[in-house]
Amino acid sequence: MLPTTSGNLIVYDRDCSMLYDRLKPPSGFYRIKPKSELEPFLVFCDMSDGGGWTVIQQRRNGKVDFNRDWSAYKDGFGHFKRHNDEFWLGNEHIYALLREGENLMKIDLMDWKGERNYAMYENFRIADEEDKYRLQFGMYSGRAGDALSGGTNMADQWSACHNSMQFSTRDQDQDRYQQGSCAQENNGGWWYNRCHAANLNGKFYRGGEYKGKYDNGVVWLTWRGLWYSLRHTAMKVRPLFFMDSLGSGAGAEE
Ligand SMILES: [Ca+2]
Repeated sequence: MLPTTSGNLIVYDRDCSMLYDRLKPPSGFYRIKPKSELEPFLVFCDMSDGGGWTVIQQRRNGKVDFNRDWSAYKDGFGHFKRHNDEFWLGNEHIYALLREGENLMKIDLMDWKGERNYAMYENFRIADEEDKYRLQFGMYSGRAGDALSGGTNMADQWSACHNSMQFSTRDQDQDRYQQGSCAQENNGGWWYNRCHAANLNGKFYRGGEYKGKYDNGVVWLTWRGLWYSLRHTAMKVRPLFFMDSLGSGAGAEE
């Protein structure tokens, strides 16, 4: 933690981009405070890839169970100590982080051969708990395909577009699948539709390809398909117009 001291008051950065601008520290866990009325909380700051990214989700090794209930997804869970720890930052924290200003969400993916890919979304944000943390996002760019919009054809988009969906967990079904619960079938909390083309909080399968009754792996449809579970994922955000000291803005990574 690297708070500024101002008199007797400890001043926290609103997010990792402010911390990066101020001190350029290495990647690691730091306390931030996006809103004055909130208690500061610990986040992983990815200071590589242009710097300034606040990471809201990370999968690395399957050590953390992501099949959790509403209150766990609301508050966050996982470990917040080592670079390879897995976690969900928590919907309340994510809401606080994204509620003001324009931001860019970058989703980093890696398969079991070590190949990497990414997708980016402008103005990724979620509503408050009253609206069940409903998801909104803008323009896509990247190489992994726009799985959050459901995929490439109309049928997939009808069943799996995640934009404007409310959040569901195994104990709170807000999906559009009338016959059952997407969260129960797909093992995670997510903005399920009927059900998904991206399931980054799904079940961690070692080795990639998997079989089963449900496509419940760590899925990004438009890159490796529904029956391939990814090895690494990270969802990270920073202000849309963030520029690091080298002048490389959003999209200049890799
Ligand atoms: Ca349902």
